[in-house]
Amino acid sequence: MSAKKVDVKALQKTAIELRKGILQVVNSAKSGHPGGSLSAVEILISLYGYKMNHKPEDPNWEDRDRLIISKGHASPAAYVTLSHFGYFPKEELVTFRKLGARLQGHVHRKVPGVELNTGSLGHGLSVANGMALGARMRKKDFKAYCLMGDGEIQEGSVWEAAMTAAHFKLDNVCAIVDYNKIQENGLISDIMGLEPLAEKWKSFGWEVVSVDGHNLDELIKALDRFGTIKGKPMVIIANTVKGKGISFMENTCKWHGKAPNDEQLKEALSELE
Ligand SMILES: Cc1ncc(C[n+]2csc(CCOP(=O)(O)OP(=O)(O)O)c2C)c(N)n1
Ligand SMILES: [Mg+2]
Repeated sequence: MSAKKVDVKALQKTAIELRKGILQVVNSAKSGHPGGSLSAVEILISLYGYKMNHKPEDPNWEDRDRLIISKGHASPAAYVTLSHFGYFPKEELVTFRKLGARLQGHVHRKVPGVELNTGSLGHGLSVANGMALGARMRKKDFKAYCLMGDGEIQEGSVWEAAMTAAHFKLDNVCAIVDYNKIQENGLISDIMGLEPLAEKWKSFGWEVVSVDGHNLDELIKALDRFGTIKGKPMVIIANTVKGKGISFMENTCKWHGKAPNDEQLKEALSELE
């Protein structure tokens, strides 16, 4: 049972639309990062479409929940999601990665709804901690969410931030790991394994929930648990598939930072019908 009313079927349809949008923007820019964008779609939808308190018409509303998209290369996913939920017109998406446009290749605060410039991996969780401490000092109820990649959490700075959040008992921080098992050039397990990942976070003092990161019901349930846990931060380990939804992009690093050409786009879109 979810705390708020939610139409999961409608959100699943949204996921298809957002996947199409991701493919289209990287195709039109002839560059960008589809793999880690496609893996994060349901995570972003569960936040913007369900959990977070936010006002797209007033992106700087001071009581809004904050989401740091720390894996800043997933800008195609971020931008199609933000435009879908009303932060800026969808027509602007064609300017992705164009000279002078605000929709640059890594997420940037000039884009309404973006909280932090990211791209250099490993910094988001520290900033989320700062926002959460700020909320506590100002007696505000807003929450700070932070979306990170699994390759990203190989960065030592993430674990310093993990210690910090536990030390300060930041139960208003929720980290989400897009655990697609693949980084830029290969498998996480070959390059710098993370297992046992849940135990690592637990030992750092975090509440840990593992979910299928493409299952909106599971994501929603996990997000609803956040807020009920007092005195410690929470991490959602979202098991995902890099390139999710497109057969030839799934489970490979080949589409980490590569755009489909027109023919590949057509094929990819046909799989989403
Ligand atoms: C500090 C830093 N080092 C290296 C890079 C280059 N880089 C961009 S994306 C990426 C792979 C990240 O892997 P992961 O976090 O698993 O992302 P995802 O699979 O979600 O796309 C790397 C190494 C970077 N952006 N920042
Ligand atoms: Mg990854």
